[in-house]
Amino acid sequence: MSFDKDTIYAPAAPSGGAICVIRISGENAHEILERVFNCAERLEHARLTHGQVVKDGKAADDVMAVRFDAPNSYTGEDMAEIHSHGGRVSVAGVLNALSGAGARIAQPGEFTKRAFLNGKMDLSAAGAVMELIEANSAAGASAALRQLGGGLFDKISAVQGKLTDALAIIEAGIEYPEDDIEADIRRDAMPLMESALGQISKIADTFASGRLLREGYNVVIAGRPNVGKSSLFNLLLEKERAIVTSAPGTTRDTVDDTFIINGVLIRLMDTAGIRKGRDEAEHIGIERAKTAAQTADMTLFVIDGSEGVTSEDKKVFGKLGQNTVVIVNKSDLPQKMTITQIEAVFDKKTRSVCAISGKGADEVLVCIQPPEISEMQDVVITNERHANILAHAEASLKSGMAAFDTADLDCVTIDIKEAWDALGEITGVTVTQEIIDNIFDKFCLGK
Ligand SMILES: Nc1nc2c(ncn2[C@@H]2O[C@H](COP(=O)(O)OP(=O)(O)OP(=O)(O)O)[C@@H](O)[C@H]2O)c(=O)[nH]1
Ligand SMILES: [Mg+2]
Repeated sequence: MSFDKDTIYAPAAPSGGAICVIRISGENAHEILERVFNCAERLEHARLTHGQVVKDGKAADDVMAVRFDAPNSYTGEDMAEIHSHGGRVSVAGVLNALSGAGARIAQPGEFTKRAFLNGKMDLSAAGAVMELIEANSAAGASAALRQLGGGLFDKISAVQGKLTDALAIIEAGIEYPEDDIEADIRRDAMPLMESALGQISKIADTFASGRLLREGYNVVIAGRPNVGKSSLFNLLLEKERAIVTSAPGTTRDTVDDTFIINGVLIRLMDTAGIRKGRDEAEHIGIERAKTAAQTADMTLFVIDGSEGVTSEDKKVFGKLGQNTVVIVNKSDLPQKMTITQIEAVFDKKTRSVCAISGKGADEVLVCIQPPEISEMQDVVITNERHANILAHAEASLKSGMAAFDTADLDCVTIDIKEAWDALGEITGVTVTQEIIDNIFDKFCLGK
């Protein structure tokens, strides 16, 4: 696959930090560095050297620079890095010098794209680079790291290996149609296909935890107006995020924010108190609250302990999903019912809290238990494109297995090949230029 040979450069971090790393990659990376760096003669592979970037005889910045010799670099090409000061003027001066020396600014993702095209990493690893940059929890980052380490590539390649073996068996049989060996072929190829299918399904099933890693565990706070939902929301987030007033119907729209429990991202959502809406905006807000509660991973259903369980509470409870914990708020006020009595009404885990003082907050947090994502779960699919490809491969393989009964062997091989090609779109073996561009376009500049 061909791609342009320009020498590219880009800052690898937004300016504003103490140091900014500017990367350069391409055939002329070393010459271009030599043109702008005044101590070029001291440069060695992978060794930082102190000097100055000079443009038109004037020092643009005092920097550290380093050279990487192909193929021992991130992109596999000759590369260089300039570690300039992070201020806007310093960075602009260095970028300006590089552009004057004949390099062009990189497109988003272009460094990683070159790394993929030069065989430095497979496509699933390249995708993992982006997920690692975007990861907003420790668990998300470690899943991306495992993918970067080639975990997914190895698994998919193993499945492809089985499909190749099955194809070889069938194609050998097709060459000798006069011998009646169809039953033998089936006996030998079918277990390979079954095993491949099992492995594909197993990888595909990890997408559920993958979604958890990317989007977080959705926890919705729901209940009738004025029970203290927004107060609880602010308490759990430890900041005054939602407006709290003594008037029922204060929260009109959903408000969400995130925090982390045990390395997993929790997306907490405050919602409008559920009642008969007084006006159109409140009505819409209430509909949003209901939808959020139904699609949430779990719901914290808040009631006001000083009022006990009201008929409105029961109506709201009827609209919630299965995974609900009852939070009895305002425990500082005289309570109308005991926790045991309330637990008996809803038949759900029930906890008492005072959203104003924070008493009981820890017990509420303990109830928020995202499913465990084991550090050892070696590969987790976090990417919707991968999930779709696996579904496609699964369907093709199933159709191939069915074709053993109803059609000739040619149909079986077509389906196996289709499954193989689909899987190659994950590793990058069979991917088209369009797909590649699409994937790397989503990267940030400098990666
Ligand atoms: N005494 C007491 N008052 C509380 C407690 N939690 C909240 N409140 C008060 O209850 C009132 C309503 O609180 P919010 O947090 O706005 O209630 P909400 O459920 O979000 O109300 P809506 O947004 O209208 O649905 C406010 O006056 C809070 O100060 C509590 O634990 N104890
Ligand atoms: Mg509110």
